[in-house]
Amino acid sequence: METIFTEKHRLRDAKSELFGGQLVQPHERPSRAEYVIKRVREANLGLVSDPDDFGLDPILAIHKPDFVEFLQTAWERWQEAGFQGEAMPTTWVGRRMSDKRPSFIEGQVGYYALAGETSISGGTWEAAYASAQVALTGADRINNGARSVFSLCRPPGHHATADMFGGYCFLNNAAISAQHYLDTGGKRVAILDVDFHHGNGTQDIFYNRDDVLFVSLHGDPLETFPYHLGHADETGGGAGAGFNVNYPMPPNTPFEVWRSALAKGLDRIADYAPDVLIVSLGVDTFENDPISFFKLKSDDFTTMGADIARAGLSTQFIMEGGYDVEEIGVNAVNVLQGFIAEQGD
Ligand code: OKP
Ligand code: ZN
Repeated sequence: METIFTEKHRLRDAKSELFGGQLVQPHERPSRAEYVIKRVREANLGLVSDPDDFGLDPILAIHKPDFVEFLQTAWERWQEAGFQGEAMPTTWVGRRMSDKRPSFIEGQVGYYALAGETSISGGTWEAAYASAQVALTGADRINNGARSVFSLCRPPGHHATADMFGGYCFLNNAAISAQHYLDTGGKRVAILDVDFHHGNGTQDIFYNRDDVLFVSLHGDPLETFPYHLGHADETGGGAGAGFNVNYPMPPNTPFEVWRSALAKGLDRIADYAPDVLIVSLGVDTFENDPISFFKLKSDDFTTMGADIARAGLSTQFIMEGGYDVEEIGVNAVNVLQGFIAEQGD
């Protein structure tokens, strides 16, 4: 399986994350991608290639132009305002408040943030742009006949909506890739989100549409981030009714329970008969993940990959979460090797 990767991910290297009332070193840090690419090479997974540049148009097919312009200019404007730290929201659009967009940068950060932990620092836009190109290049490989591909995206994307950043995400790589398939002849795309956290951004982007089926397995949002979306009764709206499927699960969920939800999700995907499957691949379901509460072991990730392969679909894996322990490389590559062993590469 080919991996798409760029060192430009390192440009996203923020100093601060608001966590437990303190500013700490961000969990979403450059070493994450280094662990994964190191394991890809060690395991001889296949070719590692740089992304091509598809420009802004496929990003603007998902994200609002004013939001993209905000991401492009936020750091510069924050510094010009004289602030000394990284750009972080201090306000939000609370219930019954106005959604008129503020003109001052401080108000705009609050306007475009869906959560408060994710700071905007120098290089953030460049890294997020490169991450989206890694996703698009993967899609292009599938369009050109590859059976599977690994887009080693960083920063991750599944929490980002059309016009909001947060949860360590800025541009929704999986959504941008899904839309690219549809804009290049695809009729139906399924997105299977196995990250520990609910993919609220991906759900929101496609909620009223029937050309993208979204299936997510995640920690119950009553108990964990993103808290305000991801419940089982969110099944899609309008034309999208029935095309959003959530499997929230409680603290300490073991692999056997998680795997039976995966089986149900894969049944839904089989019924949908998509042209292509995108897997939002977070490995923060791991038992030792520092911010999550499922109990998957390293070998379980191999089984997960084999289960996904049995769907028999062209599959693009897009990296999402999984935090700073060396096993994130092993666990991510175990999924890919489990997949290859079952489907062939
Ligand atoms: C991004 B991805 C932990 C607070 C962390 C943000 C989590 C973002 C996860 N108590 N909040 O889905 O892995
Ligand atoms: Zn996650």
